[in-house]
Amino acid sequence: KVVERDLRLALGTEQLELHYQPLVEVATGQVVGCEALIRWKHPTRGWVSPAEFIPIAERTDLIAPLGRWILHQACLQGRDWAREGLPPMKIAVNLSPAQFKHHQGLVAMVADILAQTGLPADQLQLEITEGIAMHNIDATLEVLRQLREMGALISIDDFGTGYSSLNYLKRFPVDKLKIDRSFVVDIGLHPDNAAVVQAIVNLGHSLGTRVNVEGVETREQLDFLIAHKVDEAQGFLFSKALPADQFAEFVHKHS
Ligand code: G
Ligand code: G
Ligand code: MN
Ligand code: NA
Repeated sequence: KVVERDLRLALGTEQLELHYQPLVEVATGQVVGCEALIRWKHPTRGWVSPAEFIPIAERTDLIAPLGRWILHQACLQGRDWAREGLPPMKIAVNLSPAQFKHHQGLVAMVADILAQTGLPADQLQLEITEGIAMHNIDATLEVLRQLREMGALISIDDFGTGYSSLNYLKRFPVDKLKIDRSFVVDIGLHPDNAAVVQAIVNLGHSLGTRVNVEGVETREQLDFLIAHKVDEAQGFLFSKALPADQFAEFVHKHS
């Protein structure tokens, strides 16, 4: 398998880079954070999508060093932006379900990286997906509890597409729901989607969590989110994921 070998070689080199997509507070239009998204520039094949190589890393042992590098790099960047005078930003980092297999290892790694980089824990938002707790719910709950005790925040990514028992949502210590972008495509044309978004906003707010909508591409979608009291939005309407220096410029321009 060419790609696995290539990915192994790419670790620790400049082929791998994090880009950062702005998270925008709907009520004010302010940039309140970013989501770190990994990019790989393969020496001969050009840009390879994480949708292609993250699953490969997950099937092999590569997700451990790759996941650690991603988290470390994102926290380091957050700290550097603060030193450069950017207002405190939430840094959202995707965690793969495979990283949850070694529960205590994950908690120790996060603690370690926060200590090493000096990023305040409450600026780190860990994104998990709904499927994460399907196997060992008690162990997962314990990890999430420990991460939050450390001060980190937990978001549920792609919310609405997976296995979301309302019972476990109630038990989960969660700070943010990120509504999957499939629910806002053509929102004006699909009353069902609008109803689902409204229901998730109500659910989230009644549980005391923030609600984010992903994949916002049009002004019409944003107007809908404003009207329905969504807290935070993210999407190409504002910006795609940007290299670190361009993200900082974006923040300066929009504050
Ligand atoms: O950024 P883009 O739309 O190309 O990402 C495609 C997929 O790869 C998305 O599902 C996204 O969550 C995932 N992805 C991107 N960056 C990371 C990362 O740093 N870690 C993990 N686990 N997944 C990522
Ligand atoms: O699975 P996750 O939500 O982490 O994936 C984020 C992915 O969504 C990234 O690959 C990012 O490039 C993509 N994305 C971000 N904003 C938009 C958007 O407005 N439209 C579309 N189609 N994709 C987006
Ligand atoms: Mn995400
Ligand atoms: Na998502």
